[in-house]
Amino acid sequence: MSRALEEGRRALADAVRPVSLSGAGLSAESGIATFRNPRTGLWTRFDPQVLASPEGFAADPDTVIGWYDERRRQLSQTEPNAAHQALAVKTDMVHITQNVDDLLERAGATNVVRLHGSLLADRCHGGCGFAADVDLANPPGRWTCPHCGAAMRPGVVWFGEVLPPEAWATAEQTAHEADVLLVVGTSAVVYPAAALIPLARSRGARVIVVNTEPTDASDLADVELIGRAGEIVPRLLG
Ligand code: BV8
Repeated sequence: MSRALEEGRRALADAVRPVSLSGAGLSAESGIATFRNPRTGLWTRFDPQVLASPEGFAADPDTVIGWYDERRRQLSQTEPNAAHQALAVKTDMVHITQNVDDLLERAGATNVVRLHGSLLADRCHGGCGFAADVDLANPPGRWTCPHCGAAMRPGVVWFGEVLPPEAWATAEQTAHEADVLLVVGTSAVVYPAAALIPLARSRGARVIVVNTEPTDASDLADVELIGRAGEIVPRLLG
């Protein structure tokens, strides 16, 4: 076992307040496309920066809803991978995720803080508060809010939209108190989520980064493990 892996294992074993921060790379081995992989990422066919935004939805609702429904059908056919399972059984760990899939919960994780919402529900774009679960295998396409008549849209946070205040407050507090932060599969370029890494570090947390390549989080890592989450995370937490 490499010295870095051993150092990471020991820090996590000794941690009193361990926290994970995950991105699309955690779900990549389950077959869920990441955002920015130039070959397979969601950017290759669509620009999520445009589609995952109120402006994109206003300009072309059919394409935006079609993109989400394609991602929902893909999610309905995927399973949690070994990294989700290893995180889920670490019951003393709080899992802050940027992902909008439910694979951590399906692996049995209980304390999941969702920064960017979820593909599993639609909500009223008019802000009346109506929301409804959707069938991932048979997503609803475009529909209108039965309460106010506005358009319904996926229950995710788009670029330019504020994060759910309660989730963000919990994530900030958790990062503030963490003594070890395990950062898994994120390019660390989306804010304010990426700001949780320097926040935890500034409060004295040990930062362990797991990614298939160096990222903006590399300079903040006490331990950086380059490789697949499905292989490394179970060895870190096992
Ligand atoms: C906000 C939901 C306040 C939708 C998403 C300029 C500078 C700084 C910030 C900004 C700026 N201009 C605008 C902003 C703010 C903006 C932002 O950060 N933009 C960035 C891109 C510059 N942020 C926002 O708008 C946020 N809101 O700030 O509110 C506000 C309000 C009004 C006006 C202004 C501000 C909202 C951000 C949320 C956007 N929604 N998702 C959907 O899913 O469709 S973000 C989206 O990207 C995903 O949710 C994901 O969470 C996020 C980050 O991507 P990653 O998860 O990191 O995925 P990525 O593909 O990038 O990386 C995957 C990594 O995994 C890679 O490193 C890869 O190497 C690695 N990997 C791959 N395979 C594996 C692996 N690692 C391990 N194992 C493997 N097998």
